[in-house]
Amino acid sequence: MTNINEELSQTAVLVGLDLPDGTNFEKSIREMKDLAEAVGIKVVMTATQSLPVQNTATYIGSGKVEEIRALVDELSPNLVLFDNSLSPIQLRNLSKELDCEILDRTQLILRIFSVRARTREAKLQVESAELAYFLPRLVGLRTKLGRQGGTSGSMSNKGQGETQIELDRRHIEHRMAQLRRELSTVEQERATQRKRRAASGIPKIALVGYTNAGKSTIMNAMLSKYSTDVMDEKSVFEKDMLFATLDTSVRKIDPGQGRKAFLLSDTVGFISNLPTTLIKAFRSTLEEVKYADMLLLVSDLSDPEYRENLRVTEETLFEIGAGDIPRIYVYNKADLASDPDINVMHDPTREESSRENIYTPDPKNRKELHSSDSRRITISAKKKADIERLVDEIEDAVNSGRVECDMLIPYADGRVLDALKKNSSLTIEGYDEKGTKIHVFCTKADFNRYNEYVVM
Ligand SMILES: Nc1nc2c(ncn2[C@@H]2O[C@H](COP(=O)(O)OP(=O)(O)OP(=O)(O)O)[C@@H](O)[C@H]2O)c(=O)[nH]1
Ligand SMILES: [Mg+2]
Repeated sequence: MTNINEELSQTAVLVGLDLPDGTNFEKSIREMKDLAEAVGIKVVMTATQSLPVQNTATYIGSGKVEEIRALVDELSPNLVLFDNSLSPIQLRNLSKELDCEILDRTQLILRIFSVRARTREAKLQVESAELAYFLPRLVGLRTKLGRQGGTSGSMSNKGQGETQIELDRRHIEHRMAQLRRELSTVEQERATQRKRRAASGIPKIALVGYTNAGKSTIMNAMLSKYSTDVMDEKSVFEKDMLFATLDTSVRKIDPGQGRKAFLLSDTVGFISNLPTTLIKAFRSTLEEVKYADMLLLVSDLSDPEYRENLRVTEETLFEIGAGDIPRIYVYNKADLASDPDINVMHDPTREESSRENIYTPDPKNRKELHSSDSRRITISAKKKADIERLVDEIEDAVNSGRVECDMLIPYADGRVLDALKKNSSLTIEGYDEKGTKIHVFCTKADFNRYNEYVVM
């Protein structure tokens, strides 16, 4: 993992709570360290505890709090990190107990997003998520600032402190309303762009998957292979770090050789327990995924946790309303995987998926649904021949279930032409006294619906 921001170098004690809730504790701790490192925070000590349930007041048990306080005294870290999202009460109590700045998992992810955000939209979305997170936690955060002398003298007296919190609250609410207005403008712009793209009839394919799986690398590999434009302007940012991409980029890929062009979008990666404030704030960016005709679900085969990551990806897709879009499972980084063939023969999607609308837990139906609804391919984004195979697979998937034909649309039925443009790729061949002649490549549903216009 690369430390992109050397001047941010800080040290931290990481606190992990192992709960019997089915989550993979070791993975969660490893991921916290990677997340921390992604914003220049070095974990110098990890303290863990196993409890049947988390302590509602202090997350960890009171004895453990004492132990962490002693660690803070001894090591003087800049931060104490918690491997989960802390409730407002837990944050307030822990801020009082530990004389040190606290970041929970959500705040850590928010910090990465705020360092990485480049476009106006991403910045607005991140700020909105931060404020939504901070608002109910103002008291705890104020206590901490007061203890560290980080605010003006107004914190010295309780009454004044409360007034200050009230002022802060109003200020934040005002700013959140402002952000909502600005974001809705951006959302409208996006919707307009999306409409224009839909009208073009070009299939829309979205790259989705766990962070660092190689989505941007696939996008760039396709661009460098199939785009004649200057690469620097079109290529997207790829890097071996969590959340390299925060913005959605849409690019046209035109593979030539009789294959149809498609629009490819690259977007923010997923992670387990992606904070809901972030999912909400990134709604407009993620809409790009929701309106895609097909998804490329990218996994990193070299990551021992890739099946768990795939499950998280599927869950997140479901949450954002993209659970039933046709997909191709793309197992990437095969060059790094110890034995990619075995992995794929193992077919993790069949075993691990919990998405009923694509798969069903009932083994009787599972096989059939899998074979008819989903495709999978193992590639290395670094190999040109693999990118070519992926494009062929996309082409095949997009074309299956489509019909190519000629139609004559009477001028009085102009709306049919508009409707067809939405889902098909069509070319206007000419106009005669009866209507518009078109050559169309449409879905089977549209073919049946508009059968009366088909010219044999
Ligand atoms: N060896 C190898 N490395 C790869 C392959 N695909 C991607 N990578 C590397 O994996 C790292 C992450 O790739 P990205 O394309 O930035 O990943 P991403 O899915 O866009 O990640 P986020 O934007 O953070 O969600 C980069 O260092 C890539 O060079 C591959 O097939 N083989
Ligand atoms: Mg990326």
